Amino acid sequence: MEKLIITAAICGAEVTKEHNPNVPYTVEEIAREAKSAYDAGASIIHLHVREDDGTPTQDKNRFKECIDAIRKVCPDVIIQPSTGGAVGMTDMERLQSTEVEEESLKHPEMATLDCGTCNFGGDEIFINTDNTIKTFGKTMMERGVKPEIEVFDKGMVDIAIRMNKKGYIASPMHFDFVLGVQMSASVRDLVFISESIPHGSTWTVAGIGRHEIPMAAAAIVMGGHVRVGFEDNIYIEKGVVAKSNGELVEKVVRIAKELGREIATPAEARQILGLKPFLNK
Ligand code: KMH
Ligand code: ZN
Repeated sequence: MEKLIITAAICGAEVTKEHNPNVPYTVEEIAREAKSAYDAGASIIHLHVREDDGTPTQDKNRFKECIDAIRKVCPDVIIQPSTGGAVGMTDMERLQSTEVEEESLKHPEMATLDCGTCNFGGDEIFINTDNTIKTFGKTMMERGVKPEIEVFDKGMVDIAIRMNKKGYIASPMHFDFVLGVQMSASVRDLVFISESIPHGSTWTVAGIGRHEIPMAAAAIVMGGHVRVGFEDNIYIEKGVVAKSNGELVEKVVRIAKELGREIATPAEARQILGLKPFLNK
């Protein structure tokens, strides 16, 4: 079986310090959390950024500051900025995160591409129209950014397949199944959705809340990959908040080791995902 790629979604846009005081807002806190996850075995950092007061932002300069700070402490990690941002942001606001340049990268290696509209609790709707998806897909293709296709239900897999056929998303596609927001998060759901993607695609699963670790364990056995982190879940066990994102990654590493699945380094993750080797100057 392929080595296991662990993505750490260290911050998110919705979770706050009121939920868990260790949720990072400042540049320093974001770098600290990225390092804790990287040291524990994460090869990808899924990145949202905040203002110092916790307000979510897609500001290009803030992304640049955070990416530079992460790069100092995690020299070869894959940084995957969110283009989802927070509910209510405009498309152009959201796409700014794909513009950020690093010393050795013209654009980020990866970014998220949300392939459909879904309910986000209460009256919140996370809007991704067909035109949004086309614009984001085309822009990422032009910038050489590999999309991680975020799907919250099986219909979004079908949208991604249609966009792929129309030339807005390149093959092989890489999917993240976000289970427990709109679609439920059972092993049956994971088997169904992972068998619905084109042959040759790769996938990871982000189980939300109490579903995080059970979905991770299922993915480890099934040959998929795993995403954990404060964006999706703040607890290390029932009622106990995690001290760091690294603590959540460590838990996945322990389970993977027990189940005989080795952990991918960032270089190995790049190979599995078809990214270019990373030459950090
Ligand atoms: N915060 C959500 C509205 C992504 O990163 O692409 C969107 C989200 C998905 O988190
Ligand atoms: Zn996200």
